[in-house]
Amino acid sequence: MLWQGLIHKYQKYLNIDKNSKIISICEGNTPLIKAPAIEKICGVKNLSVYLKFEGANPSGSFKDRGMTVAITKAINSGLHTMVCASTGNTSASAAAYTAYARSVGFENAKCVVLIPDGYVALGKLAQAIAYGSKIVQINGNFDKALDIVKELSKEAGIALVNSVNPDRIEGQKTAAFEVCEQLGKSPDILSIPVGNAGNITAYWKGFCEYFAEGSINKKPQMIGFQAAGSAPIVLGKAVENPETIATAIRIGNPASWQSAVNAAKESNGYIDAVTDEEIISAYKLIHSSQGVCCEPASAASVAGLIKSAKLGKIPENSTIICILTGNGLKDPETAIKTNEFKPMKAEANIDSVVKALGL
Ligand code: AN7
Repeated sequence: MLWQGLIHKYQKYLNIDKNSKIISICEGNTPLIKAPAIEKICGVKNLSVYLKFEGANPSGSFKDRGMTVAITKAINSGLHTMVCASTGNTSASAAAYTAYARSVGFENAKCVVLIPDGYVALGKLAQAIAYGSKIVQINGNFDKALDIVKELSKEAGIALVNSVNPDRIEGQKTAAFEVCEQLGKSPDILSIPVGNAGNITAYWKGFCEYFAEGSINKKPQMIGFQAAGSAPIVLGKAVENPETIATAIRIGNPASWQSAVNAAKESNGYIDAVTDEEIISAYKLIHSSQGVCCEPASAASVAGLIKSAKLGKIPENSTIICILTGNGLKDPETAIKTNEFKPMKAEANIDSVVKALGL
């Protein structure tokens, strides 16, 4: 059957008015990929590890799940300007869904994004430009940008589409439903990167709802990972100047801090930090051994699982899902920068190519 996006599939869980015009670009239904290379490196007996590849969403990240719901609701309620702060993916997604809205009867829909100047992967910036949003690069980090858009959104007609908007969390919780359907059960452990902490909040909400209605008979342990240089939840205090190579999660004061802590606590899980070295090592393994192209922030879920396994925190026989939140194609600079291998050059003839290859 033709996949028509997640609102179509999960409408009864989403509180969307039946007469709404749905703004969807066919998000959701992303692959769950078995990960033998990750199972092996964990070194724990009989693990089943899967990668949930959210980079396969239309704008290349999990944000699309939240955006289809947030923008459908905002625009059907008469709001015309979608505003967000972003480390890149939220802005790409908001810009994409606003563009689509313009073509289905909301010609006046606009998207305004605030991003930290110099700290957004080029592909994400390119997307926001190409989808036709208004972009302001501020001389400050994501946390500052979020403060400003919160103020901006008090004006009439404006919808704030960051994950402080509960409609975003509603949309993103569908990923938990999908995971359970794809596996045929709940995973034992779900590993996920944590930035502004909306996604871990959303997954936990989804699992709790499926459990409450009897669709699954247990809930997973939630383990979340921040980058060590941007780990306010782990440190227990806001980080004034967050730093990490994983710019998507370069966030020092997450909006959903408390609900992320609750998700970890209620699920008997935890939130920990992984270093940039651990992130890049996992990022390379995911590419070179699984053939999956994710961005550095996404690799925090796998880095965190590997770290947990080495610390003896992962029981034998567990089924584990690592969320790969975004597509690596957004950030080719990091792929090139972090690999020793450089392409060879040769003249356009067979001898020269054979020589370059050292054959
Ligand atoms: C690839 O786009 O915050 O913990 O402004 O892009 O729900 O914030 C992105 C976050 C993980 C963290 N992986 O998710 C933004 C933004 C990727 C991301 C996260 C983000 P949350």
